Amino acid sequence: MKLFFDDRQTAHAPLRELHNGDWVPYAENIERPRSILKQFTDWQHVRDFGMAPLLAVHDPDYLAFLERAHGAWLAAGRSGDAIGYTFPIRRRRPLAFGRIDAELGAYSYDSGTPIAAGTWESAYWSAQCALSGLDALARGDTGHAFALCRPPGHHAGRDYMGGYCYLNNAAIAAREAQKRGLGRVAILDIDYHHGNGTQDIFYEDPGIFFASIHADPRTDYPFYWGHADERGDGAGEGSTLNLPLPRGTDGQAYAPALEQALGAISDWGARFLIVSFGADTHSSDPISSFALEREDYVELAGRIAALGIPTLIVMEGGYAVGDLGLNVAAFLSGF
Ligand code: Q9C
Ligand code: ZN
Repeated sequence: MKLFFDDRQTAHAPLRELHNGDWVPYAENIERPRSILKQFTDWQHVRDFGMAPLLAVHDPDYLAFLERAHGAWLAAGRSGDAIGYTFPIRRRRPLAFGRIDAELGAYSYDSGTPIAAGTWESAYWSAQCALSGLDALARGDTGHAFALCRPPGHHAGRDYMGGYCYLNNAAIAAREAQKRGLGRVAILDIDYHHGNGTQDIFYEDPGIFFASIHADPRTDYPFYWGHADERGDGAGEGSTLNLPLPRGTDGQAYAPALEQALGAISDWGARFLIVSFGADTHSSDPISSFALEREDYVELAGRIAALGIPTLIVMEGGYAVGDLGLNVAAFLSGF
């Protein structure tokens, strides 16, 4: 297992977020990577693969917005983190805007994804972190790689941010894997929350299989995606699999869903796997309601590893910072 992280991924440090009507400290904070980093000593250098792999997934205007947004926020006389307050419900026409507030709303679907001074720098290196893991796998240096991506990515779509995510690290790595001819690519998303951004990016794409196990969106964020009847569209029909589970799900109830997802990935003929891993399924997670325990992660990882195909593990959520490093280490040990 090769591990990847870059220090520039800690430049992103929003102060607070709106949670159930209150301003609270930002849950996706730099204590998260610190907790994981201290579990391992041997971290690989992250290389710079430039903008092309990001442009293969994201809208160029969206990327340009992310890069300049905090500067525009300051230029408008604001301080602190840039947060939108008006959202174009059901998407309005493509419009050109002359004020940062309009763009913040147009390029996001929630208020939980502030843009701070270091956001672009960290999001860029988080994507490069995933690409560095992919590169090591493509070269055959290793069969399993872990990219400690932070900020996470699976809620970010082609032209939107949300859920603490700006660039979709898993999708960027998946496109790059395809480009390098690594064979049929599957993404298995086992974060507590549905990976709506990843699903959207590949929804009509028959070339990438997306399977997600997550809290039922009837009761949990992101609400508007991840329902069991969402199976892909057009040529991509059947290449999306959603397995929503109820609040309170423990390791024993989780295991059959994982078997189903792995069976579908195997039947589909995947030759390369990307795992969007969130440790927010743990019983101690402060913003989530599953009941997995540390030992469960060893078991789950063992089942995934039994597919026997090269696998890139990309970090998504997990907010119990006291347990996070140990939970991630348990998961990785199962490979
Ligand atoms: N604070 C990931 O796990 N929750 N994102 C907002 C009000 C957003 C989680 C609710 C949860 C996003 C990568
Ligand atoms: Zn999550």
